[in-house]
Amino acid sequence: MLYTVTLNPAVDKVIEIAGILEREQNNKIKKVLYDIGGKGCHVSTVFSALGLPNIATGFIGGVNGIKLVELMEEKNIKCEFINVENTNTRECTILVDESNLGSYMVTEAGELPDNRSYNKLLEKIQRDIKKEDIVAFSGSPAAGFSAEKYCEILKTLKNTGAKIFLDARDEYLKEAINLEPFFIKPNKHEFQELIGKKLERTEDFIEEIRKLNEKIEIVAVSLGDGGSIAGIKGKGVYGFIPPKVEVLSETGCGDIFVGGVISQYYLKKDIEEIFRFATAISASKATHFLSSDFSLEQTSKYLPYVEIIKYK
Ligand code: TA6
Repeated sequence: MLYTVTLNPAVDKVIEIAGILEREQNNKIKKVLYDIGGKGCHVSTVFSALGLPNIATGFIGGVNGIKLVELMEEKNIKCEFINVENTNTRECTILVDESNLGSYMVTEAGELPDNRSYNKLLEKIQRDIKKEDIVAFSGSPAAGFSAEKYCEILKTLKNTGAKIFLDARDEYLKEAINLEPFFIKPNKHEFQELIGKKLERTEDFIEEIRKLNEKIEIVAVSLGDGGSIAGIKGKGVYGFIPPKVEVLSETGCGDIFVGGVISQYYLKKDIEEIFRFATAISASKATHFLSSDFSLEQTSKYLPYVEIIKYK
């Protein structure tokens, strides 16, 4: 079974702005739509789009939690979230103007789960997740959630024997590395934060990825529209460059990329196929307005145009 664990999911309020967003101007709204938000939840959308059975869990609450589950169930995602009393799942605002230069993301901090809910998630993981399962543990927890509690969840996931695909940042990523997840996907900035070094040249990224591959099977550093550099233990380091597309909103691209990697890994594709697909589906997401929208048909068209570089 494929699982996603999102500690601090969101309902994304996606607002289309007429023209280019400007300070001190009355920027007019063209449309407002609500979508699935939260990194692990987006990963789930890829599994369901491919018809792969999957379960989404994590913490939700209130009317926004109900709305999020509705949005996810519309995409055939099986939701088994822990409902946290007296909280409301956060709302993230995504502003998309007509610049084709990308979106503005404004995120609420989210509310902390109480200890009862926290323990219920640990119990669920211990009870349900098996060693043959694959788990995406994605996104930041609510502000103030301790790195210790975060690592306790990760340790509990590790103890099931399942393969952990991690998408984290800041102190959570730093702590998580010591638990040696199977996969990590920091962006360029998060990767440099993690290793505590400013990196300029591609060669420098490759060298640091190789070092991390001693502990982490797959290290993929996302570079925005520059694609990604991925090191696979024992197989070397590759560059994956997407075709040029007309960007509407890059919000969600990294999450959909992770969903692409996991889904193809689950389908036992080889490394180049895995990352070719992940790069193509992420590029498709960029051409869509909503945070979790992409097209498998468009993805197939993009596949041959993904450039792959095998670094020495
Ligand atoms: O990656 C996109 C996204 O999941 C948006 O949908 C929005 O919900 C935001 O990121 C949440 O990011 P955070 O790092 O706060 O979990």
